[in-house]
Amino acid sequence: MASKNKKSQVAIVMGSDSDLPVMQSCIDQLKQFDIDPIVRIISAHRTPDVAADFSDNAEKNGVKVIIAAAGMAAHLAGSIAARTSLPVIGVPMQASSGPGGLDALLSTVQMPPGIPVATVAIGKAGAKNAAVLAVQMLALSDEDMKKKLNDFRAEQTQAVLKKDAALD
Ligand code: RP5
Repeated sequence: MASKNKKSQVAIVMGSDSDLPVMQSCIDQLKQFDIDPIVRIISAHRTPDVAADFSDNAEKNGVKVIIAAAGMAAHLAGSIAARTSLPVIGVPMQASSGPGGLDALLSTVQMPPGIPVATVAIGKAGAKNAAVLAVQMLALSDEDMKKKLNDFRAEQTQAVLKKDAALD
């Protein structure tokens, strides 16, 4: 089924297919929690009507959290947040040229009071954290997801303890 018509509680939107290699980390992390997200390429600037339609209909389509990734003048997350009261997590992308993603970080994070975008770090670390943050939001009202989240965190802790012990 095309992702356009798919149903999921999590939607990932990115400004360009050039963002996909980084956002694959987000998709993979969500899949570890058995979440198969809607994935779309939608641009605030190049396809503004599609962006508006997506934002206006996301909630009634069953989406609970939107993850929006964009680089350069990264207006995607903010423009989606302006049209829906669903939580929007913004992932700043590093474009092939420019100031290493700082442009996108500031464009994403500097929202006017009243219309927040929960902004994560630039690039792959942020992409993974966007997935985990979305899971944390879903886990507020989903016991099964809460258990998966607790297991994930416990495994992460064990992995670090094991690395520490291996140094002895
Ligand atoms: C943004 O501009 C995209 O999110 C991407 O990060 C950046 C460059 O886009 P392309 O020129 O690679 O399509 O809209």
